[in-house]
Amino acid sequence: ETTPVWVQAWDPAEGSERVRALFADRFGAEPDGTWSAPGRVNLIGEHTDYNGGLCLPFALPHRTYVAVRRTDGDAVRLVSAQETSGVREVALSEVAPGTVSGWPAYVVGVAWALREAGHDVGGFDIAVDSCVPYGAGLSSSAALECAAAVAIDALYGLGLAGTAEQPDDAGRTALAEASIRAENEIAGASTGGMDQAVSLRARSGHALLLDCRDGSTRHVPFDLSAHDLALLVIDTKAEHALVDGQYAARRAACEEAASRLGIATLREIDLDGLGDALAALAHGTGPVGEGRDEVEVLVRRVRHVVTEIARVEEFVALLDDDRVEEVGAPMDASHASLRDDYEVSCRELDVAVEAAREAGALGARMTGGGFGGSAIALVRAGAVDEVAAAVAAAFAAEGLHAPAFLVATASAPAA
Ligand code: GAF
Repeated sequence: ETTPVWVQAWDPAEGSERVRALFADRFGAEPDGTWSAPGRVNLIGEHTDYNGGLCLPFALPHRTYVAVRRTDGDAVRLVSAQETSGVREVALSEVAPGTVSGWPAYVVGVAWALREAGHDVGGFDIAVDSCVPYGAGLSSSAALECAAAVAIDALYGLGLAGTAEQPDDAGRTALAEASIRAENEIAGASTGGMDQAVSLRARSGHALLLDCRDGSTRHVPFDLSAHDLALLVIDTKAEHALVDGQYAARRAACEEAASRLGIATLREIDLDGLGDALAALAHGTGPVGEGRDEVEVLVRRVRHVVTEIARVEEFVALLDDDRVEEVGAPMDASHASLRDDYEVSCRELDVAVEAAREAGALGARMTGGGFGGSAIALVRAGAVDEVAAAVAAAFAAEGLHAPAFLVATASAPAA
């Protein structure tokens, strides 16, 4: 018997109260306030952000909550409900690449990056709790960075985030940049920036079309319930870590290909120019001793990125046309490209998308960085339970760990 396990989002009042109580318990005082930021799913446009491409994420109702108190001096003291090992303490003046280990890097990294950007940021006490599944490819790290970013913004009067009613998009872009630097330089994950952008710049009821060439955005209305559809998220529970070498290797391959083609980023290649670009790569010269296999890998990586950017355009055009049911096709094609050309899927993700489709999903794909993590499936609203049960049964039949499920609706940004 395989009963699907559901991951519920906390109500914002519940999340705030949990983290306030944690703060009071561990620090013996009340915080100055509570803030939170969402995890995300990406509808399409995977591994395009660091290529100056397009992606289409939205904010989850699942959020990371922080309770924070400004303190004198430059010490940051941190506690987390997910960790029982007591209070961690980091001196901001000593933060540099490689000096902070584990989850505190995502918090103090943001304070460090804001100081690097010239902001007057000092110490604070912070308590963290979250209902964003950890390590599930749903941006638990960006949610933590962005919750810390809006908290620091408020406590140190940086005036970047704006208000919940009137978010300041330019200021939030600056907070996203600090969060990205925290992740790249202090946590040591060479990620591309999509996750921080959506956590800070999303709009409820909309997907965020993000152009990573210039950072510009368009809020695309995304309400599946109006079409009797739902987005089922399947956390495969397969181990997923972006701090390992595979993600960085993909990014390096794209940079290598762009450099051989004499362009700044792969965004400069469009579908019409793809054939010529791939031929140029295949016939061009690489380092001495390079074999056919290495070139063939570069060709496939580029093919994924260029076709994936085109699939984002196709997906958005379908939404604009109110042909929502048809977005299943680019979702399926995206998964195949990520599996075969980009090679970032894994058995659990493939089982999840295949089982979902067999149970009637209109389309399904892995979401996020891959190598484990989560898949998404577009399903009829009335079939959510049935598809989840079928996926859970397929995992059991394959001898895989039981997956977890959530239903994703486009939710609010960090606040
Ligand atoms: C991870 C990264 F953090 C993002 O920047 C993005 O590259 C994504 O993988 C793949 O699209 O979430």
